[in-house]
Amino acid sequence: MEAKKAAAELAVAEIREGMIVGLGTGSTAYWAIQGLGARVRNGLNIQAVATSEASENLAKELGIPLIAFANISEIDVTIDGADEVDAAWNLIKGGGGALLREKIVAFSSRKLIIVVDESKVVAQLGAFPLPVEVVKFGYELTIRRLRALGCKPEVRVVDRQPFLTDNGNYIIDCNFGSIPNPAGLHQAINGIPGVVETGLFIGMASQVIVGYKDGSVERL
Ligand code: ABF
Repeated sequence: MEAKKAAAELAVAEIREGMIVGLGTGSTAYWAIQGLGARVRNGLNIQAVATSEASENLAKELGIPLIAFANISEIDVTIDGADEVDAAWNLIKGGGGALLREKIVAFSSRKLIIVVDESKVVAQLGAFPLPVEVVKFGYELTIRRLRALGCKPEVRVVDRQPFLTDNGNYIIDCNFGSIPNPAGLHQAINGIPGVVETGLFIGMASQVIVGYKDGSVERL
């Protein structure tokens, strides 16, 4: 917990008066939202958009003002977590099931700050099964196409039911073991009809902050 909190707090320190801030999802982003809530209570004036219903609810509880997407054209800074980060700052995201909203928000963010603990930093992506969001229609066929790309795909199940994203889709966790060419794989998966989005975030991170067990932090 200390590692995630420390990384999140360093990211929150970068938020300035008047910014539009993207709120990530997951246990590290949770600490960032808590930190922003504290700064808002101390008078910081920001507006936020959230990448999940869970983060939106947390922001509301903490009194962080939310703004509708219709009223913005760009987000100044988004702070979000990740499941894996490689040396080129390519990411696997989506372990929390919010990858599509996270990618929509990240894509329109001037700056994407990724906050992780040391366990997420890897030499090569792929030990963490890659989450892929797919529509329900024909998902059995979509899974076959994913398997043909060399992975072991599994429909994510929670409480013995297929997990449904905030968008009403399924998540297929694709175990590749290793992903030597993340950009190529992202393109190949997104070329399969039925796939909504992959959890590969290629070249999107502007900054990576890593927290360590002893509470220290490092910017990669
Ligand atoms: C989100 O939360 C996801 O993209 C990622 O799957 C997950 C990271 O989880 P945590 O911060 O809880 O380890 O950011």
